[in-house]
Amino acid sequence: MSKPRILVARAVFPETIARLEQHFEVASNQSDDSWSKAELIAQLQGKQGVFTTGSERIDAELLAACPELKICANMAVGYNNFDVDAMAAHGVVGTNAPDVLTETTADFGFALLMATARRIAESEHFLRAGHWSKWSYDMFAGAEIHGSTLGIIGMGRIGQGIARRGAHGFGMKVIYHNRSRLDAALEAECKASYAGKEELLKTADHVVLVVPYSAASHHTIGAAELALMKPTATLVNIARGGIVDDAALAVALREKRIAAAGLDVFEGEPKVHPDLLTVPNVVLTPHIASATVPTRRAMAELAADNLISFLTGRGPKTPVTPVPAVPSGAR
Ligand code: 8YV
Repeated sequence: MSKPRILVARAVFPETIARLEQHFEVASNQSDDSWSKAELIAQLQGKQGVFTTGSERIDAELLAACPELKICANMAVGYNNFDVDAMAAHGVVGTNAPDVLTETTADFGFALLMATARRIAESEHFLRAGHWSKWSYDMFAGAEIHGSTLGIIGMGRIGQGIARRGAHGFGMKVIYHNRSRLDAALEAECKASYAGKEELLKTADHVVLVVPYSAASHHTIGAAELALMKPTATLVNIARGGIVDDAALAVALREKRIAAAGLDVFEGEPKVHPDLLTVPNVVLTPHIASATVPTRRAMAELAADNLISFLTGRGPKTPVTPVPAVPSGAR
């Protein structure tokens, strides 16, 4: 029996390709070329599965042009690159890569918060530029972390990880806002209490965004929300581009309406709003919150597990779409 055919749409670990080759005829993009949508569609012809990252948009147009496609396995926990309704309508399964990146991403969220509040990047640029001539009492004086109030918007697994770090490690008072409240035991474990969005924005010293992107969460933070925040507050976005109105944020930073921001994700990335590149009080990183070698390996392995399990008839491991009753790979 011939092996199913799959496409790995971006460069990944050679070990992941080797593992997939044990089960499939694999076409891969190890040179990591940036494909247009038409090129991706052309590459997908005759393929039953695709290994994607958060960058490849799977929508109705692509699905209609790739009738043999049965599964899209994302090497990411977020899956806003999937049009889930269109996939369900075409009977195509989508999977994500949850859990394996939770603690690593929470570590990074905390690192970005610390770098932002304590002005680490800004002061490093100053030093490298040769501007450091003497110590002074207020040089790069930032905001306190320990004992301050941490506000988390989006209290899923990663948000909870950040809450634990803040409450248990730094004695922070943690408040959170989420679509639904955590149960009492989880709130107690995270030492976190629920707050309305407005209350959170008004009282938090540091606001961290970990909410998934959807039409409903677009511009969760815009000019009106920034205006509610304390002028001494920091804002950290490790969620998705589009959760923050980046143009409004650049204005708020320039006018010191909030003290500083740390951003790992951007509207229209890898492009970055030009005004964010010129304000000093922002720390910018290129979407690396999950980027440790062990975690990226685990994410790749889970995406591969999903392809292998589904296309060998055992069903997807971590589906985010409805799963057809009879897995197509088993037919
Ligand atoms: C990924 C992420 O690195 O998992 C996610 O949702 O944002 C990152 O961990 C990125 O999406 C590339 O797949």
